[in-house]
Amino acid sequence: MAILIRGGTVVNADISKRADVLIEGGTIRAVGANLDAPAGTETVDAGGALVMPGGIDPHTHMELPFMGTTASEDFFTGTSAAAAGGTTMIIDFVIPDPKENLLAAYKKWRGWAQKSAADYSLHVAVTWWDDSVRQDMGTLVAEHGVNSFKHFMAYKNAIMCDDEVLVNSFTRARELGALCTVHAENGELVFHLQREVLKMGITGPEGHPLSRPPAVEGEAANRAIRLAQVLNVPLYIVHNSCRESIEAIARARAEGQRVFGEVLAGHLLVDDSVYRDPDFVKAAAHVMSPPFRPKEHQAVLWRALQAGIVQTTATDHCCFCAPQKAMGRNDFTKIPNGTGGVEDRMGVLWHHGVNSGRLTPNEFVAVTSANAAKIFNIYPRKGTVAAGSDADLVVWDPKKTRRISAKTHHQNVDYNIFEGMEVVGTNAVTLSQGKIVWRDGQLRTEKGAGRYIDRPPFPAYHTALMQKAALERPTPVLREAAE
Ligand code: URQ
Ligand code: ZN
Ligand code: ZN
Repeated sequence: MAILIRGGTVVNADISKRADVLIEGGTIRAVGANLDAPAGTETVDAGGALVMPGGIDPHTHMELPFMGTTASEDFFTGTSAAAAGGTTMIIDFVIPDPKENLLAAYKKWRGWAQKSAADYSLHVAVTWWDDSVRQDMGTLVAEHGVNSFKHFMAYKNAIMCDDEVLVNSFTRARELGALCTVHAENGELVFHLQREVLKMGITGPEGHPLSRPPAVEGEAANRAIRLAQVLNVPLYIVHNSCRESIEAIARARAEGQRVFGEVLAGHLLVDDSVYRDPDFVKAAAHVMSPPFRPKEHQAVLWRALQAGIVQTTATDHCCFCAPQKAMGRNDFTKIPNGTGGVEDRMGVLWHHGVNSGRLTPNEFVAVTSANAAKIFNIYPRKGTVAAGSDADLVVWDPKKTRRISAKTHHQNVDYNIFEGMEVVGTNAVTLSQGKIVWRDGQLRTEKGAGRYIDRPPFPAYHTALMQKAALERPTPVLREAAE
């Protein structure tokens, strides 16, 4: 059945205009005035509201097996909570154990993700290296719509990549036209500092930020950037939390290097005082990596978002409930790392981004949806309200207030890092694939309705880079390639 969203103002990353939106069969058919709607069309009155692309969260971990337990949010409850907050697509992560076959891990995750209520895609992490990994990366790009490979520079003795793996994987990604993404913390330093902090007798959550100071993130961000520069691959750094990583990205971009950055809603608004809460449950609920930072880093992150030094916002939604966090009751290094936010990202960014004057509504769309769609090569299918695009939209009421609380949120976790925050501006209606999945405070998602979204590689971009490298630094092999 067709849906006509009438009387709203369409807000895309590039422009806002008063227009109606006609949706049929999961696709946007037309955007404009006086649209011919077929008989039986359902009308959604958007008078006075904004009609925006549904949010894309490029960084989530639904039902992730991690640190001896499994994240409490699964793909159905997580994509439902996302829809409740105006996010209509997630990009999650396949994270193979070391020595686990990449294709097997990918198929395992695809099985878990089938229960999703809204569209999703999967980055694949490279956590080890041999020729099978090299082969599987090629198969994943050619046959499974994967165009991004993740590298954890932290988590020693688990999923951490050393420089050898980074060099091999970055080089392979360039051959394939895929994007390299990194979790930038120096895992050797973290491992060392964790032992030092424990030796000082500090075992509580307050030890977590002490073992991962900003310099640990800055070193890894800069190292990843330099590796990418020498290997001529574009780079995407996830969850930048501090001045040190932002400065590394800003320098690289100022030199013309293609480096993208992501910032989490949590790091923009939550500071490290949470770790000094005497209540273990509250402090442990905030243990995630990189940790929440001293307040002064938040201003740097906001300015980086405004200046376009970082392009996307995400949540790193990776939930563990109090009994799971209690695994680290006597040793903070054993507290499962992760916090939630997939339901709240859009609301907190609108309130603290747009209502504060930091971002225009168009910039809000860019950083919550369009930029992620462009960087991960699914624009304009996703990330814009335009004829021919998927009908993933929100009817956004800029005056509607919402108080955020674990008591009322739809996330399957017993804590909310934005607990008690009141935001002005929220989604009155969310549509996924042209169906209303949230309206008047009621979730109407359907398990399994979500689709896996293929993300094509970037061959044109990489070829140009390789030719540039060949011309600038000709070597026998590259010179031939350039001729
Ligand atoms: O590091 C990540 O992104 C995953 C394992 C979620 N946990 C976290 O603390 N960020
Ligand atoms: Zn991470
Ligand atoms: Zn993550």
